[in-house]
Amino acid sequence: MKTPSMNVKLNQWVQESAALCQPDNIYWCDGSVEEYNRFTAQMVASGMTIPLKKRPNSFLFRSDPSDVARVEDRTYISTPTKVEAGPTNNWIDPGELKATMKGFYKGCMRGRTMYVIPFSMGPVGSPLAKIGIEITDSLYVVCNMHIMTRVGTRVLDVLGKDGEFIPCLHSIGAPLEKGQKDVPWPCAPIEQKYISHFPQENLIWSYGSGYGGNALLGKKCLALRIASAVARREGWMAEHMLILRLTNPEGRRFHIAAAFPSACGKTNLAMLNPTIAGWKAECIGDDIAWMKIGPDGRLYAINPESGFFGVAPGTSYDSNPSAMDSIKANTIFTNCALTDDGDIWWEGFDGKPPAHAIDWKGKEWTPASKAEAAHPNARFTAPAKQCPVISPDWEKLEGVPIDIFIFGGRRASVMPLVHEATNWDHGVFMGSTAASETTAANIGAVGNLRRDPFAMTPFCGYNMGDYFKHWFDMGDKLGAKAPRIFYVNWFRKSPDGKWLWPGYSENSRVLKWMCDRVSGKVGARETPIGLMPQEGHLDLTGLSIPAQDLAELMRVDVAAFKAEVPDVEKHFNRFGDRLPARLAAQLKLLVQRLG
Ligand code: OXD
Ligand code: MN
Repeated sequence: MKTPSMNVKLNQWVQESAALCQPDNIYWCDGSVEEYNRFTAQMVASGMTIPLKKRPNSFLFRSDPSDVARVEDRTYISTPTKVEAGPTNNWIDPGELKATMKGFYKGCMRGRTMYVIPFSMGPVGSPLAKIGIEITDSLYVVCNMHIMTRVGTRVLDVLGKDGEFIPCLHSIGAPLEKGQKDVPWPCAPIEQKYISHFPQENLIWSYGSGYGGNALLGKKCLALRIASAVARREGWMAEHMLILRLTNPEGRRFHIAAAFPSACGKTNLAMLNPTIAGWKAECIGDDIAWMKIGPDGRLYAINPESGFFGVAPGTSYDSNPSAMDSIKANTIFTNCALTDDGDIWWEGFDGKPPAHAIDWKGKEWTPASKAEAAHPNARFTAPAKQCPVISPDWEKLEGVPIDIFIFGGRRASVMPLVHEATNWDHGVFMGSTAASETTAANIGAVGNLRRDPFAMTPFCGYNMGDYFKHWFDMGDKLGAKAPRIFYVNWFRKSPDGKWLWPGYSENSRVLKWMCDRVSGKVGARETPIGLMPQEGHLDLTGLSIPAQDLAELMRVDVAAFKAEVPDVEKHFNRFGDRLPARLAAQLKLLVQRLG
């Protein structure tokens, strides 16, 4: 196929990649509906996917059981020196890593087609948008990219002859020899998987995995790891944050950007359905925010993605009706169970479990089965425009002005429901010490406590000590126009293991308190860890939370905070002389306040 691109660098890179990977064909994606339909039909015909009778234009994929989540152990930030990648990233010298990976890439697309996907992260034409080109040998990736990013020829038009793009080379690492039969989910063994980033060159190389963030390179690789490094150089922010708009009964709008580690309810919060009278919520994004200071000195955010790659288990009309409405049609499902009537199912779905289904491994399943029907990291890929509460302004080129930042994580104890930073430095301290119990979104043990600063541990494309400094620099630039910073924990449990807070839509009550703080409607009480709601200011109308549960939710467990200080010190010490003195000063202040 003739190249539709006039971009000299791009054409050269495609030729070089083809010479290395040796595909049978090269195909340039145009991003059209016709193209999507043709590719899904092709995958149905080859047995790679199953069309769902119950959901129009929707498909179920089952991955190889070894390829079910992001592989953080195999993810590299390959800067010229190790210290530039910092202590939270895996590092291999760029020369060495490229040599190893070239060995794998050599001939890796034999027997397959190489697809070239021009895509824009951010609305095409937005001053915040960036162009990427993904080369892949996976049609699953092509179709997911159609949903998650803006793919197409108009991206090549914007790129023109000499525009800049971020090259993203991906291969599943499973060449097909002549006559060899393909499998439904080809991929390479774990020790051959590499998800590599070269931030100095704005370059991404991914090999061996076909799953999610390992393979849809616009998302975690470009929009977070590479973009965070670019953002630092250019003075903006790329964050692992949902974006939502809340409008109060008087019509005042508040824009909230919230960072939580994977699988802590970000998609649910992004599509919140407020339970408080007169408040309205709109979703702008559920995973990533790119933010830049606007002409008025405020911080403006766009969602660089155009779809949701959401965790399926636990999603239901009870927990997130807007997500359920978003996935009625035109959705790709991965590693969900298949019901006998041709629908998907997962643990936590509405209603009774089906009497019989086919599980994510393709095996017979009944409620008596020991194994889960859906993999805990099963996903849906759905167009954002299908979300019933998507904001009419979600594609606004200049973005929306952020009033509030929220950090948080999953903590069964210690962290109260909500507290507010007393100033920017304190807020950066809160973000930098955020911790959460691990979930199934990443391969590894589930339920361990890990420090996950700004929910960026797996996604920061440079030394996290420098990233903390970047937060201080941004705060200095924003001054009085900086968003206010809060910390939440929806997951606190009673000593006997009961959730203390109902969560989901009821989280709107906590957001209301934050908005009231921003608009100066309510004061706050000072505690050693920050500002907290005064008696009666958290709107609990219509909720019946026992007084002792509320007291526990709001309790500042001074002893527990004190007991965690050594862990925070240990966490900070990892950054050595890259730790900003302003963070060490905040820890000292906290220790003093705890007494
Ligand atoms: C995600 C993640 O998929 O954070 O968004 O793992
Ligand atoms: Mn995420």
